[in-house]
Amino acid sequence: GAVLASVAKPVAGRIQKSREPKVVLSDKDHFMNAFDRIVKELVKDKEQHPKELLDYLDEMCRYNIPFGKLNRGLAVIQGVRSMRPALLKDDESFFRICALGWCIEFLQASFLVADDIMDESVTRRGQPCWYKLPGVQVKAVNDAMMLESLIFVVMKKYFNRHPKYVQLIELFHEMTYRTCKGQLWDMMTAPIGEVDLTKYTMERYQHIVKYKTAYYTFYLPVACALTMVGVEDSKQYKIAETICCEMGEFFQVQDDYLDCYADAKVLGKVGTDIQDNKCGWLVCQALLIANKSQLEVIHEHYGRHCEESISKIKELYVELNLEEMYKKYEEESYLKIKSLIEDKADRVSKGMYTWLLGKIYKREK
Ligand code: GPP
Ligand code: MG
Ligand code: MG
Ligand code: MG
Repeated sequence: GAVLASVAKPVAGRIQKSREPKVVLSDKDHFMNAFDRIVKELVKDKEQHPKELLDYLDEMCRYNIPFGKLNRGLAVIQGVRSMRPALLKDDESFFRICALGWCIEFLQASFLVADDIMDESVTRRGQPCWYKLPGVQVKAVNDAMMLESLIFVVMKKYFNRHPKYVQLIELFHEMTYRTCKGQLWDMMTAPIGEVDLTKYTMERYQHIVKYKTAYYTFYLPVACALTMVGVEDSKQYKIAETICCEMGEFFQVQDDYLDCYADAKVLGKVGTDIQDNKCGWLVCQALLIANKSQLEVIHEHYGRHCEESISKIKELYVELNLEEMYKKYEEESYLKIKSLIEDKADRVSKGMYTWLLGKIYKREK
């Protein structure tokens, strides 16, 4: 390929040893195969566009969409599996659920391509950030918009006769709007070269992460699953919002912790929060417990790009024992979400929420 080819290949499946050899595909296998079909169908209008353009699109999709953990997309399948498994029985219906899951992964890819430009990140999912590639650079801005618009191309293709088509479109639009507001507040709280520590309160932090992360990461897949299985009671969506926003905060606290403490090889990205002046969980906690001289260290070194300043902040985090605080937060938050699920979720949806929580508890990437 012209840019850099790490191509996601379709999965053939494992052979089950029984009297009649039968290929058994896991949900993840089905999901990956659906991706291949979706992208192939997206880039096949050779009559209308030059091959070069379609090749770029193909590569852009395959580079940016399928290399994450795919938990958002798989959550849609998992939700349907726990609430109404019959929808996964026939191939086309299963494929449609997969396509909806991929729409969330397209949205996520669109956000990440844009976020990496804004955060001046270097790597993502173990490869260079898309905008960093010599053959891409500022085209990445267009690609982020392209990835978002492809959601609606995919949806139109596979859902235009579906009774929930309009509801799904509105859901994606609303979640995108909320995420953009969260991202705006994240960026406005971290102006380059201006360290105003009074801004870094837990209250502001919670507001940022609810909008920039929780809605599209947790509420969106859950709401997609609820919609697909035919839930219409608005109370169920309210409950979903409550549980998902709590999980989203937990997830972003982990993201902020990992930004500083994870092995970049495992995480697939190099942290940038300290030099980017971010209102992250660690600095918010540090500000709650720092004494006067420690506050001066933060004031002098936070939000600076030089290695020495970054090290000074990391040393301070060690001094303040933030790793311990995080471990404590993780346990407390896990228990809180568990009991929230116990109290609020009904029998049919409990499995989905528990699966989601299991995916993030003690995660290392
Ligand atoms: C996570 O922030 C939030 C997003 C990726 C949403 C971006 C939203 C847009 C509208 C572009 P982060 O910067 O901490 O994520 P990461 O650590 O993965 O870079
Ligand atoms: Mg960001
Ligand atoms: Mg980022
Ligand atoms: Mg981060």
